[in-house]
Amino acid sequence: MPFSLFRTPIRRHHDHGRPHRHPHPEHGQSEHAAVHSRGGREIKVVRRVLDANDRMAEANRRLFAAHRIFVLNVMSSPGSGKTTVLMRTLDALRPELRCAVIVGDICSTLDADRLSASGAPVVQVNTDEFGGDCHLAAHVIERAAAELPLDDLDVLIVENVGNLVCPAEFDIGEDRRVVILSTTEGEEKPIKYPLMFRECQAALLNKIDLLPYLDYDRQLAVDNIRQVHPDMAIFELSAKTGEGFDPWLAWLRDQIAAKRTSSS
Ligand SMILES: Nc1nc2c(ncn2[C@@H]2O[C@H](COP(=O)(O)OP(=O)(O)OP(=O)(O)O)[C@@H](O)[C@H]2O)c(=O)[nH]1
Ligand SMILES: [Mg+2]
Repeated sequence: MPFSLFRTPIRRHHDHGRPHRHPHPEHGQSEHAAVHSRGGREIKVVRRVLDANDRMAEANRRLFAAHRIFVLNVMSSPGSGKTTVLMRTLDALRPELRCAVIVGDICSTLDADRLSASGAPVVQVNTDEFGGDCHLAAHVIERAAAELPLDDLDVLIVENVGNLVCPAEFDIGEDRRVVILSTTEGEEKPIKYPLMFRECQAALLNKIDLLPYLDYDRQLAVDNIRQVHPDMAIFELSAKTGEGFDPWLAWLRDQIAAKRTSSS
């Protein structure tokens, strides 16, 4: 299945002052201190750029609602298993639901190659020529969505750039956000990167097939997620074997049905 590729005309947000939706764990404090110490004008500038992404995200949300498309934003560290989880998820959802994928990477079309094997239309976004943005912003999704047959879709899945920090800060107009945490990353990541776990409605604990070989405490991982997001939906699964996929797929189908019922 062929896929589309385009490169985003955007720079790193650290270079051009694109703001964070929420104070950044690493530099939120200093950004705030600098803003306050220099008075009100800088606060206005930061708010204006922040508003621009949020306005674009709202425009995306209206566009997708008009087409009755459910949008899922999938985020994680590099290598947690986003593409592998999505390949199995697409196989389960199609052909009952018409799906498409936008996949973000700094460079290469490797993930688009894998995902397009599902038969779903795929748009690969590369951010390398413009500084290697570490996330997908709302205006990038708008451009990528223009490549897709929106009238013929029920579900749009966005595989965000592999990064446990920045993607959580950018609303792209999605309906639901999911974070994947794999067993090889350790149980403490929700505590160290809480914004991602606060901003998502579900967490997939992937690679449980590796548990016999790891010093990994499943209950501690769940407890750490609950500490930062008590109501989070949590699914333990393996994208390699398919174990644990049924509850995840049932949750996802419920979210899709709820959205499509409310916008009909
Ligand atoms: N054992 C095991 N390996 C897995 C599982 N899921 C994914 N992998 C492997 O983990 C590696 C990374 O998986 P990907 O799906 O490419 O991860 P990703 O999150 O899409 O990576 P980026 O797009 O680079 O951020 C690959 O070698 C997969 O085969 C799993 O459930 N169990
Ligand atoms: Mg991937």
